[in-house]
Amino acid sequence: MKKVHTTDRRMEQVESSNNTNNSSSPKEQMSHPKSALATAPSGQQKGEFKKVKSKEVFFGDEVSHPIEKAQLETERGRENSITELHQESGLKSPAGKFDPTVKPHEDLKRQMSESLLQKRKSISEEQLKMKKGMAKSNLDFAKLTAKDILPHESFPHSNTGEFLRCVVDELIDFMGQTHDRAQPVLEFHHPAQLRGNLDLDVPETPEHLAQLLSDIKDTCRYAVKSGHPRFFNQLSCGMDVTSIAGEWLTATINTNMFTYEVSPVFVIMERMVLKRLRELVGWADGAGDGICAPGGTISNLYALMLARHKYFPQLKHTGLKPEKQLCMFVSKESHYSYKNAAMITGIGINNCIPIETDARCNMDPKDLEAKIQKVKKEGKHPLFLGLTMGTTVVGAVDQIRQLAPIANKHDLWIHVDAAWGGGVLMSNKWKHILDGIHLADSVTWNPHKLLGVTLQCSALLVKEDGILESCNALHADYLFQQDKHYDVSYDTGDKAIQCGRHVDIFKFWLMWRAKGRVGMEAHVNLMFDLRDYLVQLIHEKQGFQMVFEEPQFLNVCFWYIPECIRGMPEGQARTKKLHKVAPIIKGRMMNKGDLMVGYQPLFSIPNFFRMVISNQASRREDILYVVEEIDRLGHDIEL
Ligand code: ABU
Repeated sequence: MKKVHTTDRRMEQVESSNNTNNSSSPKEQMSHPKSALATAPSGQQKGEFKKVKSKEVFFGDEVSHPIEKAQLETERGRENSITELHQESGLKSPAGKFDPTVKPHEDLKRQMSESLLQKRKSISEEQLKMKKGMAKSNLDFAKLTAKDILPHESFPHSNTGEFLRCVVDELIDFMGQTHDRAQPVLEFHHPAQLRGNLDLDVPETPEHLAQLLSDIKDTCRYAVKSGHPRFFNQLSCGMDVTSIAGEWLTATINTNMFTYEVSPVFVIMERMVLKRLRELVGWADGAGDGICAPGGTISNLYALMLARHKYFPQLKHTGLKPEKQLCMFVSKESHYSYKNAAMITGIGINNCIPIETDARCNMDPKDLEAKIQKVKKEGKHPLFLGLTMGTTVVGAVDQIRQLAPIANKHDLWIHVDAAWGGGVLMSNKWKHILDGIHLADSVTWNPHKLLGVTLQCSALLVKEDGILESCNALHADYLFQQDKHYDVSYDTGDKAIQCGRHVDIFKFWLMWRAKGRVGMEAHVNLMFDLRDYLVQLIHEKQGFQMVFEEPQFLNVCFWYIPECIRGMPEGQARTKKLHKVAPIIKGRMMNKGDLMVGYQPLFSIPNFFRMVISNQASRREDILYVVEEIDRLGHDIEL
């Protein structure tokens, strides 16, 4: 982070970073290139209280990536704004290598100019806000350290309150910026640039509180704003204020979910919320059990462990030595966490058998039946069917009503990974997409995805009560004494594969209190409206093409076809060129910083954009911006 001088007073004007650069050695000067990329986020204006600590670590052997080296070399020599614009545009040679001689298209230059001006304006506004914020405190944080706040100071602990109010002001500013469409989604830096801009050393001796405030500010500044209305990059995104408040409380209470003894309120909350989720899945009276896990991958792992325990309970003690090799079946389009679970449980990746999918990427029932028959003939034991309702890339929904009878015929455990899809159960209008989900034995549902709960919040729901504990209990008697003076069934820790377990429930519970189910339903419904609007635009606008005609969920997969290949006939040559388009646009997009959308290939399908529509801040204008911006960024690509 940038260094605050210990002699600085918060409101005093101190040496500016310009002075720092001017007075430093040539090597130091090189480590603070006067580029837009370097100065925009880190550039301290004259009179600001902060001073950048010079770092000499990254011009030398540490930078090994050729693109980073090229960028840094270019930045050293960069003097004028055209070069800055070029650098920001991220234009690369057709081979994908950074090419400083490539000149940006005029339109792009103009956009970049506006973007830079906007960024510079926002920075000075931000500095102004910071000063106003600091004026709220009379404390000289440059003279205080952790030794001057709780638990070292006595009540009414004014230093602690003042310090935390400044922190919260900073975070509220970040929230404001996140929701401001005039602000960038990110200010991209290559790792070496970022290492050069920030001093991230962990010190031997304490830093003063002013330094910590500066560190917090810098961390926000360089963060990707995943709550920005134009962030469409990940399934988990958005910024829910009540959920954040819940996470703040969770951090403040700082307890552990393993026993009722230390988490009385949270344990009851988790029970109640998970029961509500099971009701929405459709299990009668919300019967069954469940646990919050650190992410969908671990929830899916739990499910496979339960299946193994259901049919081979002795393996918990003996290890994996069944008479027959265990096998599991998942769609080709499923998340890699299923393979992860196969690896961790000892079933083995080779026994995680991919099932073919149809044209919509849904699991093919015929292939499932055939592959189960095949492994049986080979003397193996089919154990587990891992379905997905809302696949990561395409948003495909395995049709459980067709697949469950096959699994039941062969006595397989049925799990549904609805980490992404689960949120749709909040909507009476759209819950039919997950029709039949109650036929599962277990379900993964991540409220941190579609519902927008602050990361992370994942639930594993189980139809059979008692099996979670039977599968995982190890009866540690320093935690789970059976002779406690309360109902020890509230000690949830022995259901988990972790010992310590973070409190993930409170932020979800608080958000649910704030919105009600109807609020979450309204969010889901809006997301589907936005999806339909995007599909309409893709159909209408020249140069855009859907990969799958009708999206099943909130993932919209599409190609952008630049002018240079619009006339080309379908075929290998065109496919090869098309494959290069999305990465080039994504590079430009990130360097410009106004938008984030992901891309990927799928099997033999060339790279395409995957728009994830999940962000509670996004509106129609943002969807329109996506197609217009991709067109602006990509129309002149030469391949
Ligand atoms: N756990 C899958 C998340 C992937 C994504 O956000 O794109």
